[in-house]
Amino acid sequence: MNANPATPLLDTVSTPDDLRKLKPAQLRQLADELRSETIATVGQTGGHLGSGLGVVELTVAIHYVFNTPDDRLIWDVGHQAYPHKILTGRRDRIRTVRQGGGLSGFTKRSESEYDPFGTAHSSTSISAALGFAVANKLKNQPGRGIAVIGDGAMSAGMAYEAMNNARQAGNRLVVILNDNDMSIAPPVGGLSAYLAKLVSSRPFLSLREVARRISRRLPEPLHKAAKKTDEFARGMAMGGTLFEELGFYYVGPVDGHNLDQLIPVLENVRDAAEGPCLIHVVTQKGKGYAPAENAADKYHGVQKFNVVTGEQVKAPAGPPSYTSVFAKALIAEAETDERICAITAAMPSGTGLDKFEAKFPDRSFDVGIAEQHAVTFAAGLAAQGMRPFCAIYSTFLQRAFDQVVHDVAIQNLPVRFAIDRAGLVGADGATHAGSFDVTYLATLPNMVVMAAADEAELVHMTHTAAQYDAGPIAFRYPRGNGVGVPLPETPQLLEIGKGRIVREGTKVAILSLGTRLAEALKAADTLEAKGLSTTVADLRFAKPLDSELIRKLMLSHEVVVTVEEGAIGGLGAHVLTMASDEGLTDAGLKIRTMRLPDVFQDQDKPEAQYDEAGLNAPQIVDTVLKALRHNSAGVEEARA
Ligand SMILES: Cc1ncc(C[n+]2csc(CCOP(=O)(O)OP(=O)(O)O)c2C)c(N)n1
Repeated sequence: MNANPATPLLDTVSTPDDLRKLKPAQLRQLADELRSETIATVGQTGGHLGSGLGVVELTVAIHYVFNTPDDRLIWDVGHQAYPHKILTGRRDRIRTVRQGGGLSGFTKRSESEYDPFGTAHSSTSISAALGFAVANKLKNQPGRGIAVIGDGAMSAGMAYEAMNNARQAGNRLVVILNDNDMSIAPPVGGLSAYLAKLVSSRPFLSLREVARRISRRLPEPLHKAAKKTDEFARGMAMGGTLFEELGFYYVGPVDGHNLDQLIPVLENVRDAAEGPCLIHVVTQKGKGYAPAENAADKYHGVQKFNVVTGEQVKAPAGPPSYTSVFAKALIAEAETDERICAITAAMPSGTGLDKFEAKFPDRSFDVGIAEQHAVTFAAGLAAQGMRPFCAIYSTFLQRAFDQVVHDVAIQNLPVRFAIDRAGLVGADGATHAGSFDVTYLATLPNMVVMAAADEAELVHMTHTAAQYDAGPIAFRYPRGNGVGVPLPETPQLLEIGKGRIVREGTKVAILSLGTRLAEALKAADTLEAKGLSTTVADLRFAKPLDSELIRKLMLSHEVVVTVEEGAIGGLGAHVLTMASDEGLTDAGLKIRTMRLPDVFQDQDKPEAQYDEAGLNAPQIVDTVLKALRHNSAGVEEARA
């Protein structure tokens, strides 16, 4: 027992080893303190809250019962891992979560031995846990793979691909299905209905029931004894879940907030399971914090907030977000065109499609966390004459790359990709950065790739995509607010593959793609003040390139700099390829490409991330000046 009741138990627990010294009767108090600490932390930092609050007891119970870190615990998505971080040696840094230089908002291998696997994109945990389990088996060393996966994450195909192979791990694989009947939005589809049916058709497992059900896996004599009881027979009759068909031993449902149930269930599975086990734990998102419990999104992701009232700090009023501009523009298109439909993969509010859904429920599809399906579903819709908009964050579209290539691009189907969160995204860090879409899309034959320089351009691009039936077309735009330009009353139909000159000069040409345009214009001001007449072009299209415009600028300027919010292989690579193919560099033209660096950048404020990436105005100026100081042999004159 805690020697001094005034000392919070949490102060005595800095790692799971400390936790395991506590008596079961102390765990309730510890969980309560852990919950308060989580709320106080997110109140100060903002971030993911509801999911973490739902797994406080589960976090305590798993670390209490299992031998972490040797038992490899993997939190699917990892957004619910703040309580886990607090209990695994990171309490002193937890208030730096999601800040520059601070802890990640997800699990991360470099952060702690208790994070054996980095997560953030959903539904990877069972595959990874299986890998750990099988590796330990092959190496003949102890250690399980434990995956904690939400019912939302369970909607993704990858989870089933992993379960389909679970037998390979024997009893070293434990899957804990954390069923809170919520994704970010309410969960969708048949699986969600199935889980609800499972929960409502069975009472929570009692202690005796758990022991009996597990006893089925016990050695023969015990098993026989247990089999005699009527209740056991009833337990058998209730079997046959989807998970059992896939080869799991299903245990559940279990009340995920009741430590008196949770601990013995986990102990039984730890000690007695003979094959892969799936424990179906029922929890409540936002549990124990009224403002979260009562919120429609259960406080999935929040701004900093007042812990007493739950009131979140409001972002200062500013221009509308790109997301909301897109949603409004798409609704306007759909009002006059019944072929337009919209698809989201579990991100209705994040993509703005909740607004579309409110207007056009029949033409709006939330497919769950299923980006691959979303893309091929859109391909089918397009092939049948609809005009589908697939609104997916840049980072999550990565998961559907083969579908984009094989189902959409090769068949030249007019699927519209609305790519939100393009470029660096701030607090979510490297796993969520939209760095690669131009690279992976503009390399594909048939694909048209646009990037909006501001919110008015986004309206034009939404309209252009709606009208374009010749093949697939993508347009990208960043997280956050627009730059404050007026929105057009009537959108323009952009000519495919044509950019625009925003500012005319004679010596330096900056070719911008996307929202670095504002920085390019600032840089042009500075260069102009130094007597360097500067052209700024907004290329609009990474594919097809406006080769006519680019050629003209290359032939009439001394330095050409490309600027983009994407990784190597994007606009700069395409421009350089064109220039060298056409021999435009032969006469000594100086070309520089500015793009994201070849590293995975950690979380920070977006401006700071772009500064680190070298893509702000002063760095554009530096690049130009440096290029001008080079003679044609590439030797820096200043150094000579
Ligand atoms: C591949 C992918 N698509 C979308 C997301 C965005 N996302 C983060 S959490 C989440 C909901 C997860 O729901 P669930 O697994 O039930 O966990 P809960 O938050 O309810 O605890 C979604 C859609 C993601 N992380 N990864």
